[in-house]
Amino acid sequence: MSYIDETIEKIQKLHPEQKEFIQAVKEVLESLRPVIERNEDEYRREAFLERITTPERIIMFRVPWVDDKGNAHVNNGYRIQFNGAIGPFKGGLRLHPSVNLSIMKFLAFEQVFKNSLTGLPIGGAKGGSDFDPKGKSDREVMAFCQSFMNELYRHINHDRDVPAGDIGVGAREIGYLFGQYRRLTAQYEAGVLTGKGLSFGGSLCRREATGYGLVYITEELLKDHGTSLEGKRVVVSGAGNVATYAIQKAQQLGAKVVTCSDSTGWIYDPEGIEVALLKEVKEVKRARLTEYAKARPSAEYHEGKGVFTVPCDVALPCATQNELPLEYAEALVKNGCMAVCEGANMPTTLEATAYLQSHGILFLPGKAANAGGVSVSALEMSQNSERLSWTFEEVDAKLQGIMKNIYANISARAKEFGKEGDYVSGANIAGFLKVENAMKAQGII
Ligand code: NDP
Ligand code: 2IT
Repeated sequence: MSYIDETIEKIQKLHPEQKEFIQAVKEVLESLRPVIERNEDEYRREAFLERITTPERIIMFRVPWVDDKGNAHVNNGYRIQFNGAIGPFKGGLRLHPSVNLSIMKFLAFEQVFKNSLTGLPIGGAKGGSDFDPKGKSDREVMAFCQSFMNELYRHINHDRDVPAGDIGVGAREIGYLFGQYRRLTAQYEAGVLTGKGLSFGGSLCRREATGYGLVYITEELLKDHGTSLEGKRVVVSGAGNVATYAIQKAQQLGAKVVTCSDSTGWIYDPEGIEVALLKEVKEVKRARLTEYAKARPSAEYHEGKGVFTVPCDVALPCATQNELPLEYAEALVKNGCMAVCEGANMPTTLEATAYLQSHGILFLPGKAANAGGVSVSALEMSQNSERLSWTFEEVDAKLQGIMKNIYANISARAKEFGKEGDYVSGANIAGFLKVENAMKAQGII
């Protein structure tokens, strides 16, 4: 049996319940066949695939907190420090009731290759909790964040592990987490967290970075194929940080974005999504998208899911993992979609990805397409180290350069390994090669 198949089988036996983690590992290892099979014996002798698929450290802890009525609750806290070969551990924190070890491990594993692709010195990590911030007061969210940090602080610092936001973690939560870290350590260590507010070490353009970066790399892809976003009809899923700024930038580049969605329903707005209203509903009021439809006569609200059934030229899934299964891939192909670029982490199932690619759809995987967020996080770390703040234009220009480089790198690697146009293989191989080089140089650790 090949070393890759052997490794996948081992992981399936060891962690049969970790569905998302197995899915992420399968995707990466399948792409690595042309690399590993050139020198299988050596990789096997060094247990290389076991090492790259096993986290350096998993931290799991209890997070007790008290609600506004005086009742105590306990949530599970996680931080997975997956691979620190090329830099301090780096990756977001997710607060969502679905969070479990499998989801944390898949996200941390993906982060290793994504962070490598940015070209910046950051290792891969992820963390979070099954705490549900929905419907909680600010004080309850603060109590949770403080309790979470009471354990996390001993495992992080600016050279060790630098968390940031993800689903359910935005400026409010990062503020509470930073405040508690500062209190516990009695130090002003700005670079321990990224995505901070602008008054305490945050970077301009971090809030916009993932969505903007996604659109920059999408434009790069389309340009490489003789077209652009100008005049294109785009569907976006999600209505959070990534979706909002992807919609904004796509519109600035002349596209018409006609959908967005949240966890209960979705909007079809043939006039184009109004970003200011979306922000008011989601960022300020933290309300449901029904509020958007109420305020906007051109918008239709639909319960449940359906964004990817709307005819479009380009689809940008920006909500969550496995939101784009085979049936939606079929609908996208049927409706003449030309490109799918992932703003979320692993939103497309393996079957749907294979279907899209085999039907000639240009497909950019999340670890390349959404790397703009963590890239600007790394730029925030640089600014914190030099105790300076760069202008929005400077950060945005760097972000554009990084996304351009990522596209050039993944398309070149795909070609080099005989997979031209297969950006999944290109991203996995390009991300892997740098981490591999660093791991080999550092010995068997
Ligand atoms: P937010 O919490 O800001 O927004 C998430 C959005 O997706 C919300 O509109 C939410 O609905 C919806 N959503 C979340 N979970 C589900 C679910 N299980 N089913 C349906 N809808 C859901 O998160 P982000 O925008 O930051 O993250 C979105 C995706 O992008 C995630 O996959 C994340 O890992 C990825 N990502 C984020 C980066 C960042 O910098 N923030 C960087 C790179 C990737 P509702 O409004 O109802 O909560
Ligand atoms: O998935 C991701 O890349 C993020 N949530 C951002 C991580 C970061 O450290 O900015």
